[in-house]
Amino acid sequence: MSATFDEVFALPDGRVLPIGPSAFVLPGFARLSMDDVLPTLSEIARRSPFRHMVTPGGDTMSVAMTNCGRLGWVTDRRGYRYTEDDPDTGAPWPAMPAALSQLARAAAAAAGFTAFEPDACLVNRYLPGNRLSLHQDRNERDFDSPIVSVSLGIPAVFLFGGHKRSDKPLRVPLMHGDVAVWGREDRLRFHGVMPLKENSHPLLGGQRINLTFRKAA
Ligand code: MD6
Ligand code: FE
Repeated sequence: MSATFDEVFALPDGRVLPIGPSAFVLPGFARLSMDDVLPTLSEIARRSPFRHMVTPGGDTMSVAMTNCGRLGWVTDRRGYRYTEDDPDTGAPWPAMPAALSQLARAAAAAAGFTAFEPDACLVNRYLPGNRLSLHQDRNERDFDSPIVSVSLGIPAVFLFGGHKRSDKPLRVPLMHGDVAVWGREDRLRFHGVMPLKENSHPLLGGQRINLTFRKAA
C-alpha cells in the first residue's frame, strides 16, 4: 500500500523558505487550520459559485474562480478589476470568514509583514490540466501590502519569475497547506502555475484550491 499525503508530509515546523528577497514559502503553514477553513470554502462557493471568467482578449480561463471579502477580483471583455458585487449573482461577495483572514494575517506576520489586513480573497479552483499563464498582480491600489497565497489539495508547480515576462522563472512545488507570501521589491514579479498533474488529496480529492489574499483598495 502506498503512503498517504498525511504520512509523507509532516506538520508545519516553522520553516520560512526564501524564494526572493521579500518572498517566502511557509511549508504546511495552513495544515492545522483545515477544520476551520474547509467549511468556509463550501459556504463561499454555495453563495458565489465557481465560474470560468473571460480575459479581455476573449479567452476563457481554465481555472475556475470565486471570491470572498469586501472586494473580489474579476475579468471580462472590459478588463481586470475589483468589484464589490458578484457579477453573476448581483449580490455582494460573501464576507471574508474570520478563519481565513486570521490565517492570512498569521502567515504574513510569520514572513515579516506585520498588520496585513486583506480586503479581498480570490479563490481559484484547478483541475488536472488547468494552468495559469505568467502574469503580474497589478490591479490593486496598494502595492505596499504583501500577497498571501494558500495552496490546498493536489500539488502544483508555481512559476516565480522576475520583473520582465522573459525572465526565467523559478519552479516552486506547492503542496497542500503551503503558504507563499511576497511583497516589497518582489510584489510585482511575474508568476504563474504549470498545468496540474492528475493526483488525489484525502481532503480535497482531485483538485487544487488556491486562496490569494490581497489588500486591493
Ligand atoms: C495560484 N496564484 O497559486 C495562483 N498571485 O494558484 C497567483 O496568481 C498569485 O499565488 C500573486 C501572489 C501569489 C499567488
Ligand atoms: Fe497572481
